[in-house]
Amino acid sequence: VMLALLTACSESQFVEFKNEGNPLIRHIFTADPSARVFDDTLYLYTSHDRSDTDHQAHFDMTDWHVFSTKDLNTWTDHGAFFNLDDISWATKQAWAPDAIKRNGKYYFYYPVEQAKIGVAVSNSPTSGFIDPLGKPLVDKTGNEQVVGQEPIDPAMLIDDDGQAYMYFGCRSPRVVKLKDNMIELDGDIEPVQINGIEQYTEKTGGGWYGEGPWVFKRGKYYYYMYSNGWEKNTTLVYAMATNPLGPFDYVGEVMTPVGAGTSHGSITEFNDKWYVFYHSRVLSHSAKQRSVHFDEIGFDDEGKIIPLVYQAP
Ligand code: FUB
Repeated sequence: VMLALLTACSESQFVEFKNEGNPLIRHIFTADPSARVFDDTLYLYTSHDRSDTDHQAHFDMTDWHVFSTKDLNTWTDHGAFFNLDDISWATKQAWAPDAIKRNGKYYFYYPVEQAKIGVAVSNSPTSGFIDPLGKPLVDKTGNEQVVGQEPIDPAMLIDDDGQAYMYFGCRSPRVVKLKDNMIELDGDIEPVQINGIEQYTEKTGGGWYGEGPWVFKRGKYYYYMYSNGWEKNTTLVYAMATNPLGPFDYVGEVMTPVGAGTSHGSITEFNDKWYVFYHSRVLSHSAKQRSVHFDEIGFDDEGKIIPLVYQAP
């Protein structure tokens, strides 16, 4: 039974809840979780599958939620902190986001309309985000050749030397550097080389790059996690490199398949343990109404991820 306390706040409604085991989030449908630790708090930026979603539509989502916790037990849903109405140049498909902190400001990156990635900035990780550009950061119509088939699913990395990177793309993995201001690209959009996988074709069905990149650093290695497709047996897989621009070498599964229709998640360290966040469709049985989960993960002596065996709740 979901123990959700509705707390009236000045403008939006917060929901406080306890972790009762997977799925973590049960009061709304959420997907594409990007976990970020800012100071002593873990924030989870998610996309939001509506309860009244059109199951025939292609993920026609309209807003994003952010959740926070200091202990992984007690969580706060800060509500729909950013939505399509906050963007002058987009009207549909509020898909998988990410956020990152730099110089005391929070930057929120979001794909819309299956063809554009935008940025919003705030002094708070949970509210007050404003689009500073009034246009996309990456726009398929601007340079279709280099952007690939779908510029979606941004994932951010700020390396130890301060260089920021944005990874993104559906079927074509891409990376681009950002300037220190985090709202301008710095240089060309490049392909991400992943050795040991096939190139995407409509027929391969798996074993290639699908979507949902997530990059983190642990020790000397950069880990490039992504979804390898949309089949029943596809899941979150990863490749490793010693350079954030690659080339990455394919390693294997992060976790056994969840069967959600889509795979998309994140990995982060929090209070000296590592966690993978991902989504399933166990509550709705619909690929268009997903629910966010998380589990602890481990690494072996070579730095490889010990694959998580997904167990449906
Ligand atoms: O949530 C909408 C889309 O589905 C995301 O952008 C993809 O990664 C997939 O999860």
